[in-house]
Amino acid sequence: MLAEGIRFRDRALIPIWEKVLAGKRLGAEDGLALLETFDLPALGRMADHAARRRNGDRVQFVVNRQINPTNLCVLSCVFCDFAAKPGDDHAYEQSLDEVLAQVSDDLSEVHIVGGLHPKWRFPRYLEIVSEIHRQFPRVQIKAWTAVEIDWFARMERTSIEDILIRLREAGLSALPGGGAEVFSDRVRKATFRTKIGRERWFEVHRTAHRLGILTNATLLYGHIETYAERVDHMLQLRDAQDDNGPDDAGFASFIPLALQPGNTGLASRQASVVEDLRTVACSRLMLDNFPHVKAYWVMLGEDSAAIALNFGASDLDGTIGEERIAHYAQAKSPVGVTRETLVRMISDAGKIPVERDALYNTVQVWEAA
Ligand code: V47
Repeated sequence: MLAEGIRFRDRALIPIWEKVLAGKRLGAEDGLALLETFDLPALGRMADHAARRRNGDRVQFVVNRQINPTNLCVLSCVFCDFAAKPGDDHAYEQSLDEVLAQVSDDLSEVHIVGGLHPKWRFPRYLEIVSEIHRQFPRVQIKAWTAVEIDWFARMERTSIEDILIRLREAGLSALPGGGAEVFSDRVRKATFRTKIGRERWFEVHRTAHRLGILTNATLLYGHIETYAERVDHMLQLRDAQDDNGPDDAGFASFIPLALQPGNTGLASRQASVVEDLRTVACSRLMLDNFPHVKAYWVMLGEDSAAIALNFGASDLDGTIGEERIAHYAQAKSPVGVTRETLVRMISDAGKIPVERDALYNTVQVWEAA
């Protein structure tokens, strides 16, 4: 059936499309229908419409470097093959010089996340930020997830606000969106029991927003979570974004992270491309107050990430360099890509490549790429 320009095979999508066209908010039932649909072409058209309404044909990317200074971690999250305990073969920690050697002036952003090291104290994490900022003042620093911020506050016996202010004074520009996993007590008990839950995660992000620090939000999917839990996760983020005041920085990007099964024992294989595209499209349609949904090519793989650009994604993350979280869990994506590769992926998808910085300021537009 043809409705307002889209040919639908799944009639359940028609009332959702009507809401989207009327600018009405989608509810939990709509989210479930989007995740359950077999009608991928119609879903893609709907999500692409929502993405174009916000961002036109522009798809952003950043020339960045991901740095993971240590994988030693006091936590034992079931989904994480990256984390190590002292004495493990794959345990490592980088000196400050080794961290600095990964930064260069041609980068717009460094993205830094790691483990909760049993011996490192906050000044060491702070020094990583301040030294990068001192030696490379033009490179913006997106560092430490809410899990790390909470850990610093507890180690220092101080508030989240105090930690964020000290990091900002040292040169921090933005916070990454990791550590959210799935905002479900059931999933938390089974897979990340000793890590902060949603209340503290939101407290960190709310505080950052109030201080003018832009943040992202992730969802880890493709393991034991249900579709209802994925949708509920999105709705909690949408509510939190609504609660931000006009002077608050807010969430810039939502990033669905596809579980890399590796040796986690949580899934026998990675979510299918169909599953990836449904999750990206559903989040674009549900999160009407998020500027961007990111197709994180490191975990999706380059091919699925490229298709996701026609399913609502308007950001590809970046050139990355040597990423370890996904690759320790046997991700098959390459170790870093060039700016030219990202420009080609975006223009091949019929979109306009826009190079951005960590704060989503435009660096360069490839109108004729
Ligand atoms: O919170 C851990 C996830 C996250 C696995 O803000 C895994 O731009 C898949 O924060 N398979 C950290 N995921 C990564 C992160 C991030 C990534 C990309 C962009 C941004 C951003 C932030 O990595 C953790 C956890 O959810 N993770 N193990 C795994 N086996």
